[in-house]
Amino acid sequence: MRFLTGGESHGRGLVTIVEGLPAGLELPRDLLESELARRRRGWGRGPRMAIERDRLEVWSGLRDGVTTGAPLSICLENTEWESWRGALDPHKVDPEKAEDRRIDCPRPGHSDMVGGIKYGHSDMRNVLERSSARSTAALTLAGTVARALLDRLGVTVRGAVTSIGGVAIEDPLSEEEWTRAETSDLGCPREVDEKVLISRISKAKEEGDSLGGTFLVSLWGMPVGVGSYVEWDRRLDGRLAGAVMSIPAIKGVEIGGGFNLAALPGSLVHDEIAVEDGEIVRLSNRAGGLEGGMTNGQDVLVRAAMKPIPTMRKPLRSVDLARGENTMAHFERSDSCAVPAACVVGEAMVAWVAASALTERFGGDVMADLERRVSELRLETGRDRRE
Ligand code: EPS
Repeated sequence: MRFLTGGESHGRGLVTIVEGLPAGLELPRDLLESELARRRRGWGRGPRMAIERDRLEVWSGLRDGVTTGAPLSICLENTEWESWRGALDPHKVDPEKAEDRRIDCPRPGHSDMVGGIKYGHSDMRNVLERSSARSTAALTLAGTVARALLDRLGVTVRGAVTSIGGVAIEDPLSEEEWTRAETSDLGCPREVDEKVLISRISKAKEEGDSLGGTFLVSLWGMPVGVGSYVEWDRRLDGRLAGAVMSIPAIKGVEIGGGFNLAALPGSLVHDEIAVEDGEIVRLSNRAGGLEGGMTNGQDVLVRAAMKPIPTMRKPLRSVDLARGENTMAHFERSDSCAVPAACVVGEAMVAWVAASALTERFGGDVMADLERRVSELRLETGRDRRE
């Protein structure tokens, strides 16, 4: 499976094309819409989230709510396109409107300056428009399609925010906590932590500052042996880390115990194997469900760190590149914290990698065949946890 996205933050809209999907997968419109709505969540999102409706239109690959095996194309209209059209029209811009939207002062930490150098744009609007995190709505669509496929195979992907602006909260432990994280506006597993996070974000917002944080994504029910140790680009941990790291503003990814494992002796790290009631079990899950780049039947755990958003009302020092003078960075409305949204995008990317790897492992033309093969393997390995 592969997907491509197109579209600019304030352009006509976004496009996601998913290719290689099995035929026969039900893809309810509600699921696509509810994941897009979940990505708009969060305390500290900018005013645009109240405006943006994420109206989606499926252009191909779906008939009567079921995939046909043809490329699935989904378009997401930008609500405010008409008010930006003069400045961004693909065929002819209005020079005055384009000048009003011109960006000369790059934001440190954003793609503005390097993107301008790379593509030869003196107006960094051309960079901002594509590098904006608006593009994560298109990633979420691809990930939601993957989520539907995983669901059919009894694999569940979930996410929870685990810190914001240095305020750490405990990982979800129970089923209820995971469910709460999924539905909470802050991606928070426990209500008591929400108040602390809200006041931390509100303070940053008042100060014109921005905040990052961390989130955890889990995959429950992956069959054993997805991914492979035999070559670098087949290792599932590498693929997961690459996909999550590709989300804008992500600066670190850990699998299982991650960085903490480097400080411990092997005896406290590796997950011991035992037999209980005739079944092979593990006594812990510090490996985060992956050994040798393959799923080992335990929950896959991926944690990511997001840096604070570079667009700040209290901007950092920068240079006006048109005049060559010291000044402050460009500011336009933005989010002060997007960690809960990034968590939904993280779930999407993890779902995407898992679904792609499953179709590679089990064959991906027809959904019913894929489902049967996964079931057969689960029965063989005694791991049909759906029973
Ligand atoms: C973003 C800036 C804001 C965010 C946007 C990402 O948009 P605007 O400049 O139009 O107010 O709202 O995120 C989204 C639009 C979205 O759907 O997540 C940025 O500069 O990255």
